[in-house]
Amino acid sequence: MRIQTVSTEPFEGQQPGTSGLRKKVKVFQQPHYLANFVQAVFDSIGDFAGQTLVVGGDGRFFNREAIQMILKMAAANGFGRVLVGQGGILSTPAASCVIRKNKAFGGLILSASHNPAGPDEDFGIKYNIGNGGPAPEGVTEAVFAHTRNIEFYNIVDCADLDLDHVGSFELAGMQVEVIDPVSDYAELMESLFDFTAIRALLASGFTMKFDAMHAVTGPYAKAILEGCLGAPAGTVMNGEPKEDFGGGHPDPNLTYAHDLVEIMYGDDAPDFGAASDGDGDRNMILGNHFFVTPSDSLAVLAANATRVPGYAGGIAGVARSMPTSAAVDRVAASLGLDCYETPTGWKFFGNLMDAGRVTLCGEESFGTGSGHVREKDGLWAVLFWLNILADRKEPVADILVDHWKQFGRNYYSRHDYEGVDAAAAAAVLKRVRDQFSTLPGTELAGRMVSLCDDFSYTDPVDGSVSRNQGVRVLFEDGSRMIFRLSGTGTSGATIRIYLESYEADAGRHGLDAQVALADMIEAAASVSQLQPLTGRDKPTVIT
Ligand code: VG1
Ligand code: CO
Repeated sequence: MRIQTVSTEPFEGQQPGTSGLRKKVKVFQQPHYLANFVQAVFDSIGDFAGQTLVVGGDGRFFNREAIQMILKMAAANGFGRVLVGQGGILSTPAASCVIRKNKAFGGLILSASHNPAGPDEDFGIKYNIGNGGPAPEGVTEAVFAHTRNIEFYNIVDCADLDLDHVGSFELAGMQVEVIDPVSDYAELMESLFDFTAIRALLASGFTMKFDAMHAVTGPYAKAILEGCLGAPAGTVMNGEPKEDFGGGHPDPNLTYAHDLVEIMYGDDAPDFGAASDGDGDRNMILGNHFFVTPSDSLAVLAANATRVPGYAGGIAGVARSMPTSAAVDRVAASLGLDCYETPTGWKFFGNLMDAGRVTLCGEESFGTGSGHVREKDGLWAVLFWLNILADRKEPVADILVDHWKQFGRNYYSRHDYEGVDAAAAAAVLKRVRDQFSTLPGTELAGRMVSLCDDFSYTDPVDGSVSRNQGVRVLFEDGSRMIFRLSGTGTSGATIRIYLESYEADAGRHGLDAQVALADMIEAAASVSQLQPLTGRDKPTVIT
């Protein structure tokens, strides 16, 4: 076996976005493209000689090829050991769990999350640090800088490795351990939740469906829900992971998780429904004919956390991304907990969790998690809900109605305009920015505008500053209108408009969010001039 030093040239645009480098598979398939990025990561993360690297992905098309290359490069660059999921599989939260449990130096996760998969679709790669969480901006910027100067990468010249059988072997002095992708994660879940109570709930006639959307959570959900917890076979639907995710778009929301939505809004709907995304870090929670917004879900978990064994001693604090609704802020205030507001992307929660300042975190984009790992965690959120349901023995809808009665309701919706021309998208944000000094003090949607700004975040732990994280129009009554460009797309630009309005009056908690927010939606259109600037008259996706 020979270690080769391959000469190469930089590629344009290898800049990690909200969650790693995401591009079309065809881009990644160009000779040297992936190798350049991996070498740039290795050149940016310090001294890992003899240390452990965790590698795994969501099983999408090109996962296997990518992992072969990464293992050969890890050996050539001096890692002592690689832990890789069997068949190259690790969900994002499971990868985080394995990194932490094995005190690995870091990990490489292959995923483009909920983006479609297949030869003409998306692929992605990101580096996670030793705490199990996404690399902070300092690291991703260093990686990007290295991709622009790269001249060589190191790789072992050998045949492909057998990653389909659990076991271990040596590769040019590096130990390769092929591990069961589920067991460490399942064990962690069992340590947090009352499996006995959930088992009893599932045996009591309570019914549920989990939609794995042909993506990575299939094996995890089957092992945990149907295996450990005794849910009937068939509880997990679309549970066979496929390289193209069955041609679908594994984004757990009301638009894309249509199989599940049909069941949950049909005759004889089960009591509980949930779905997860391509890489297993997102979740959608549904009751019988009832949708729980991710922002509300975070608030309910926070308010009920002490019912769950892993959080019975209380939670340290909570954090949410800026565009996420302030529902959890109200719970935090009533419990006397600190509540942090971070930019979009899970990497901003890591320092807060490491410093013990927060236990629960969430994003409006169907992401919820806690300090048990350093990624958002789809199945964890489902188990958290099941544990609460086992304890409260009430329907999901009643729990929400009750929650709103106590805390008020934050009506909330996100409107996405996908595949917009990049210049037009920039013009929309600029249009809002241009009114920063004129809007405050005026009335919009029947509310007084109090402040407009570009959201900027100073990490309270390390003092790092992240600017331009979303254009905000804030109102005196706590309502908000936020404009942001996506950092995870692979073609054109996606404009996200986040709308929020608070309603204290329980007599007005039963409205459809689009109806309750109708005046805000209209005001956002007029402030941004989105329609004339982009030619779009309605969003591609509403969540
Ligand atoms: C989106 C979401 C963000 C999430 C990110 C990664 O980012 O809005 O909340 O953290 O995806 O999620 P953006 O920049 O497109 O708005 V995942 O499940 O793709 O790892
Ligand atoms: Co994801």
